[in-house]
Amino acid sequence: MIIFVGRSNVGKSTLIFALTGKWVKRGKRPGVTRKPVEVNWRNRKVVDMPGFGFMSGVPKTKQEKVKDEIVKFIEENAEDIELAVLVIDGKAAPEIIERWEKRGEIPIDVEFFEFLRELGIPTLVAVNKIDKVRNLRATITYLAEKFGVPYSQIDEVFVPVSAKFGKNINFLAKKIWKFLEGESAQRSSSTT
Ligand SMILES: Nc1nc2c(ncn2[C@@H]2O[C@H](COP(=O)(O)OP(=O)(O)OP(=O)(O)O)[C@@H](O)[C@H]2O)c(=O)[nH]1
Ligand SMILES: [Mg+2]
Repeated sequence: MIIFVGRSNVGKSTLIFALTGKWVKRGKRPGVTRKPVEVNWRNRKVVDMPGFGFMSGVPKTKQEKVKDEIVKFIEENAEDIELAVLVIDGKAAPEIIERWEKRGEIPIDVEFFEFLRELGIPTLVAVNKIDKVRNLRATITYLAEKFGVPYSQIDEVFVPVSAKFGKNINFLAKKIWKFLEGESAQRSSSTT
């Protein structure tokens, strides 16, 4: 199982559609995907998760509930989750992270990245909407620092894409499959 997680409106569903060609509901406002949605991609399950954080027309208590449900889903399925793709909006994320830190709070994306790591779930960070990003390299370096990813591992962890304009989608797909194949090879060799 591969899960796609991230804040609302970052383009998780659009990215899944671009990668798999499978129809999933997408939309202009945050809060489109409300429950985990499964599609098949080759021989794997791909799960489109609801977004956490702000949702259009949804009260704050309900937003918190959705976040709790996401956490619960991940904890309950941790054994089956081979890979998580944390999707972030390359344009908005640095501004949001800055704002949360100024308030003395841990940014939600950083918190989720750490949460996945604590559960031992390998995670790729898809930096989406790069069509709107001016200085991509600087953005990714900034994010790596905030996520605690060492400089030498940046290219392993962060994958810039534009789901809407189909940029770097094949590159991300290859990266995902290379990882999954490496994992299953490792698993079979460790049992023999
Ligand atoms: N400019 C730009 N817009 C994008 C890109 N990817 C997605 N979008 C837009 O972002 C909006 C949200 O897309 P969704 O795929 O529904 O986002 P989501 O993360 O699934 O949102 P929730 O289900 O609400 O959590 C849509 O208007 C998309 O067209 C991108 O690469 N560039
Ligand atoms: Mg969605």
